[in-house]
Amino acid sequence: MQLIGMLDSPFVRRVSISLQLLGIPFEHQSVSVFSTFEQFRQINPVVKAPSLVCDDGQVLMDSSLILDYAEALAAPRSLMPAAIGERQHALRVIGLALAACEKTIQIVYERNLRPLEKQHEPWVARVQGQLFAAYQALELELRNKPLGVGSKTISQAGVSTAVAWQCTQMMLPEIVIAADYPALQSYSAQAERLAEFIAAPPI
Ligand SMILES: N[C@@H](CCC(=O)N[C@@H](CS)C(=O)NCC(=O)O)C(=O)O
Repeated sequence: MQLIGMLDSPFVRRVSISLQLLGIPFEHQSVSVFSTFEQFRQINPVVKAPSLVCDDGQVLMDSSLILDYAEALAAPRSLMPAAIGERQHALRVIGLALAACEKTIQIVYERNLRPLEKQHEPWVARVQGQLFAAYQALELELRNKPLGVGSKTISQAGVSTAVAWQCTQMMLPEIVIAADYPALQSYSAQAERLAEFIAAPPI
């Protein structure tokens, strides 16, 4: 099984860390959707990172769908709680973390891919507001109900939260101020010390 995509993408990184935590062997190919677009297109013509080339050659895309497949492969091992209340909480946290990732990437694309004169400030302001909303809610969730942060206790909610925070802090530290989100900052620092996170450096 091959995971395709750069680890500076939070979507690729959450899959890499999750596959390790689930005990699923895989090879990682660091192919970029930008600098090596053609090479990516040969693997997946849709050019979406992450892509997963399964052992039978089928290509999956979208981190959550790849993780759905990985969870089925790894069963009964799982990063998702089975009890409905816990599951609901995990899905809420994951949704917030993924929204934060998406809004971070949208701002990065607007700033880096569009020429300055074509950048649309009302759109950036809208996305920034959504990004703040996602992190404010995530910070509250983390304070109200702390997440496990050991190799044996971290859940998909924890992986996605930590990966999202690291990505935003790497890409937009001047917009999302770390000191305003102490619970997220502390959780991320602990998660980044896990072997599975260290083995997936966001570069
Ligand atoms: N919802 C998707 C988002 C994936 C995504 O947007 N990946 C970016 C890289 S961070 C990408 O493929 N960009 C290239 C493009 O969309 O053309 C997921 O969870 O995998």
